Amino acid sequence: MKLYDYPGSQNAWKVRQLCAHLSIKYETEWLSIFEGESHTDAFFECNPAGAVPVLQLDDGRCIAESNAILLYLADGSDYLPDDLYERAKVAQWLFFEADYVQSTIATLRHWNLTGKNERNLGQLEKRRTAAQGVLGNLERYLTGKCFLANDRYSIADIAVYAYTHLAHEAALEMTAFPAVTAWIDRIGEIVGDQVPVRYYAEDPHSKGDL
Ligand SMILES: N[C@@H](CCC(=O)N[C@@H](CS)C(=O)NCC(=O)O)C(=O)O
Repeated sequence: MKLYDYPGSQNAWKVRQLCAHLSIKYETEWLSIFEGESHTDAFFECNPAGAVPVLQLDDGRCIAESNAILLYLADGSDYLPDDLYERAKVAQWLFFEADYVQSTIATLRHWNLTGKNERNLGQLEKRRTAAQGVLGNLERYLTGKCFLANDRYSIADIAVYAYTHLAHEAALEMTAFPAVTAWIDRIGEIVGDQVPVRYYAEDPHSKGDL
């Protein structure tokens, strides 16, 4: 299998992390996304959205969207239940992440770490307010709970943790969210340091637009 990846992508980190948990071996092809390498005709065939991560199977077929890749790889493992209801609860959090976390915390972090706050001034406050709302919703849900779905660690926690544990890098204040912070610490213990977070700063092109 091959993973099309970009070092600073926390969406790709989710896949790297699950592969580490499951000892899945794969080849990596790094794409320079800020130089348009994910917007070629060939890559649009792999992912119509022109983004990483994309997992290419040995027979050439591709799966895009980080959370779809997690569902594919986790099938039959401890990270994704077989029971239909429990599986749907995991999917619920994967959709929550793709819808609410990526458009707020992940986007704000990207802008903040790559010096793009100024050029996005028109949207900044609205996104910050929305991000606080997402963290508030997580706080309400996680109060008294250890994990997101079915009382056990799963790909739901991996997906939501990927950007949420870096919310401070989006200049978001976390003191009002103690249950989220406790969950971040709990998931951080499980995740360990096998798959380190990598930063936009290592890419000289990351100040450009996508
Ligand atoms: N919803 C997608 C988001 C993927 C995404 O935004 N990938 C970024 C890197 S984190 C990317 O490749 N952007 C390049 C582009 O959109 O042109 C997922 O979960 O995989």
